[in-house]
Amino acid sequence: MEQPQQSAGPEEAGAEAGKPPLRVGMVGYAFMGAAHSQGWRTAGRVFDLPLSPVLTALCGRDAAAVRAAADRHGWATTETDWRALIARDDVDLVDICTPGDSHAEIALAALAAGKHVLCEKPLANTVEEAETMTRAAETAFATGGQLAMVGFNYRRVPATALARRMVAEGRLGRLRHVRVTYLQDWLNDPEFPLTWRLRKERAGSGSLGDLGAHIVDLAQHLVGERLAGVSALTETFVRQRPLPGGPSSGLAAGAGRAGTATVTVDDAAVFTGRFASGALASFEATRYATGRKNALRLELNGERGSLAFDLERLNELWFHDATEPAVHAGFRRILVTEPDHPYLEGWWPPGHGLGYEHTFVHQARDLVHAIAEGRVPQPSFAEGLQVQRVLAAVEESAEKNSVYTPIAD
Ligand code: SOE
Repeated sequence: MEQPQQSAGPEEAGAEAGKPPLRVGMVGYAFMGAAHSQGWRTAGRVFDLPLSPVLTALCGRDAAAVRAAADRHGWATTETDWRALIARDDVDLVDICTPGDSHAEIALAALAAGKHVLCEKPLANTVEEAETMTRAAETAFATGGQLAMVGFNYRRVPATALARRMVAEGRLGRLRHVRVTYLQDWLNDPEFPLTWRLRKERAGSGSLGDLGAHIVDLAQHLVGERLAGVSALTETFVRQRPLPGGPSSGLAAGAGRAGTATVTVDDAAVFTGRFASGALASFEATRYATGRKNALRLELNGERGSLAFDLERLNELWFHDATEPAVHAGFRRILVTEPDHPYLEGWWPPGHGLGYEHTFVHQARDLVHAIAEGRVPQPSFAEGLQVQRVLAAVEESAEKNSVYTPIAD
């Protein structure tokens, strides 16, 4: 087993004075690894946390690359084998930022070793894996008090958190429509290489698991209910793609090498659904919406009003109060930057705005609080499993040409 390498990173001094440390070990250091690093590095500097996150160890297979990533992102030491990371006594929490095909194995081993776990979305590549992970998390909580959370970070945009609060307060009344799309366009180029995100055995599914998982989770979180069933269509528009030139984060379009291979995941998924209380929902997840870079858009329509949000303008929430006289009613913009808005107490003065990265800071903050209080964090693995069941129902429905497919409990 390789010895952990030490470096003079800024976090090496350890925890904030007077606070117990929460020593984090992270597996993976590409896009999501960078985003989670930002969260762990910043949360304790912006919010007054009960535990002080320490960036103890970063793990990746390539020793030189993981060392460089650790230096860039502020991790004190590195490992090249995730099993060695999990075996370390100085790691309290394992953060999994790898492709979906390794989530289950790493999470199960980490829980068995007595660690808390944060796992990137989607929780797993299959319902069976997600069931096993959920059972393990529940047992680990019952027997060892360990906690496990899934990284659905868009719950932690201040505007979506405010939207949830407003729905729960009844500001929209009974909901009729839930309309959510997640639009990106990075696959429109047919020469974009076949990275791991386009291979079923690595990613589980395509746009469905990557983008659809986010919007299913967010919709259910905002409505406060589960989807009862779905009718779906999926499509793979470009079936052959060039092989990638080398390792990639899955999103970077590096030069391809000779030869092509078959895309084994969906490029787009479109589905409708029904909430138990009767609201109708529609979802669209695609990587082919030319001009849309990261457009997670949602609109909720209720008897008393509507809410609208667009991730590309994430400091804004639009609200229409249908109880106002029509003569001066209309959608008005709430600039979600006030200190009383969710997560804003630690940040900038009103109007100065937050971005994508802050959702990961909020995620770290919420998980630290849950660990300190010994309560199951949200979204729990059980919630991640339920999203996985929705994704499986979408695939089943699409295979049967859109037959309505109920979602098992
Ligand atoms: C790629 O489509 C991706 O990075 C997702 O994997 C993330 O979860 C999402 O936040 C942004 O887009």
